[in-house]
Amino acid sequence: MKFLKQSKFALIMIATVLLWVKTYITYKATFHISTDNAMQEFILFINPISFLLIIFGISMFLKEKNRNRYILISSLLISGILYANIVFYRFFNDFITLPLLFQTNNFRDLDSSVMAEMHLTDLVYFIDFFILALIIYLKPKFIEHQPFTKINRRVFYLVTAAIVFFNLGLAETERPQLLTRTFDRELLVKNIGPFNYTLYDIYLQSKTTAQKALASSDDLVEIENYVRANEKSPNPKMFGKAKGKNVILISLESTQSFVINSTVNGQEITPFLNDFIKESYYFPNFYHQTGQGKTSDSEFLVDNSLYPLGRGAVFFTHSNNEFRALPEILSENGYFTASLHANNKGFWNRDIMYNALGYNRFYSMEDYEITDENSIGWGLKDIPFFEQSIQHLQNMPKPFHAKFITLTNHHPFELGEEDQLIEPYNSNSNTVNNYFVTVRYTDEAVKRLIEELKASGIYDDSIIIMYGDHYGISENHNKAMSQYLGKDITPFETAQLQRVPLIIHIPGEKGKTIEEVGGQIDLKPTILHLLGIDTGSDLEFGQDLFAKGRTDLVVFRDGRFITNHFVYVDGICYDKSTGEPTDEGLCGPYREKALTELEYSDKIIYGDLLRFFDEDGNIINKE
Ligand code: GP9
Ligand code: MN
Repeated sequence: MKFLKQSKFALIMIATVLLWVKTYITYKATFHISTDNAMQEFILFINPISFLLIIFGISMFLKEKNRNRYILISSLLISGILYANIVFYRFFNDFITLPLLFQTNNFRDLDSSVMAEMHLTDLVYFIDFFILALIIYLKPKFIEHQPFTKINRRVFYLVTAAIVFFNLGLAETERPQLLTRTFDRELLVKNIGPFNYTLYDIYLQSKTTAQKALASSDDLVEIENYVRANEKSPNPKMFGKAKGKNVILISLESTQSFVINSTVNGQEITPFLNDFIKESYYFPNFYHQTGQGKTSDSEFLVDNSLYPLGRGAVFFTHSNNEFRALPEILSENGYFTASLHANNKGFWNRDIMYNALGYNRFYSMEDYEITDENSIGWGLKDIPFFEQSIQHLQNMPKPFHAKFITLTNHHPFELGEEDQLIEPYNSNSNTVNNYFVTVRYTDEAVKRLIEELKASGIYDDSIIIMYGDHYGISENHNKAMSQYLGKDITPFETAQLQRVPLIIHIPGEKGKTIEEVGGQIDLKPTILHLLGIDTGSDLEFGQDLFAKGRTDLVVFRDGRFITNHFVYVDGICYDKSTGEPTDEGLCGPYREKALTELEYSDKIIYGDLLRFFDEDGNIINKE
């Protein structure tokens, strides 16, 4: 490797090594990427190299002055990409995708949250850049410019290409179908590195843009066959149980199931919900299935019984699509349909998407009196939100379908002292400490709403469905969570922590606890069947939670899945009763089904396939 020893490559090598080392340290220190074996660790270690060599190698074609400038600017830009992912990761525990960058409507409100995740000390993430700049400025002898020969360049790129294939080859053996059927971004970054991942994301973006134009009604046939084969007929005991009743949905912001029937500092966290559960149907093994679209993804799942997208928020990317959503169907059945949420109406593009989903009315920020006194963090506090919403409810035509979206229990979980009903927890994470306090507050707000509903006579005429929209505590807080729960947070526990409460209250019914697994995708058919509305012609992936003989499978957006007995994470099948890995074959049959569902659902959305489908469930040939 004589060429490497020649100092003419020195600057390229220095720039590469600096960023390589930094990226690897970031994997460990910031992204907390862990590996299961030496091979995975090796892939993780080498994966930044190929991209860096390709980029810095371009400098071989430049003159000295331009060469230095090019290397410096590239290094800064690459560091910028890494840093943007670091900040994003702190907040969302995920990596950036291109569609997210187009969600400009969300930026105003996100400002405070994002700023809270940026610190002056983050300058350490640019140390390598300063070192590089210093070296270039000092111009030591070993980086002196020497022209590259054609042979130099060829050898350089041959070696680089070999590294690329070596990396991809290892990754493919470690994780088959990595680039074709992987929905988990952490796995991608683990195997190909954050920079190649960014390129791959650009490729995916162009591919999905083309998908709609190329789609035709033929694509629906296979999907429809799959859906029809998986349909379960409703439970005759429950079908029509709530016929003609109002439908009140309450989206509990960031509420996870671990707070239910639990205490902090000896005090109940959700005293009201704990009581309410006793007179309702309660599903302790119900999971959120959201992706990057967070609350909007949960709304999408509940309304459409389709999966959200693996990249970006479908509320933003596909609001022009044809849907067959819950509000539209209820509207056709004589319901007035509304969503109530005291945030700016463009957040998550709701004002546009709600039209596509068939909401008759969106009560947003403009419909509420919001002052400094009655708001905190993201906006109007839940108690005044419900107080003011009752007025809207009373004015609605009946029967109505009203969805309330709460907000106070949102990161960073702020609450004024006067509203704190319990003491914060005591751990190294303020997020976790304060989370309990805001959950407790929302519990109180819901209690007051129910009292108001009773007082106004609406209660006995309504089914009330409460669900958690997504997790509130990310893996960044595992240490504090482990302290609170008194156990290690393994990948198995992390998956189990994605449980969110689901409570269904039907007037006149005693209710009970149903242990079978379920997910947000199952709510649409569940609700429609309770109202006595047939769903046989809908194209959807959920199954009525009360149906007999349901498939026990809950698929997460990143490909993890849960059954009544197993939890599947990252190639490992865990036995639920022990939390320990078991024979992978036991998860095998479910794995194929999970991937197929995600793929079919994506096809429907990317191809806008529901435009080829009429209300009666017939495929039509509309272009
Ligand atoms: C914003 C609210 C919170 O309107 O729904 O959004 P989230 O950050 O939870 O997706
Ligand atoms: Mn939310």
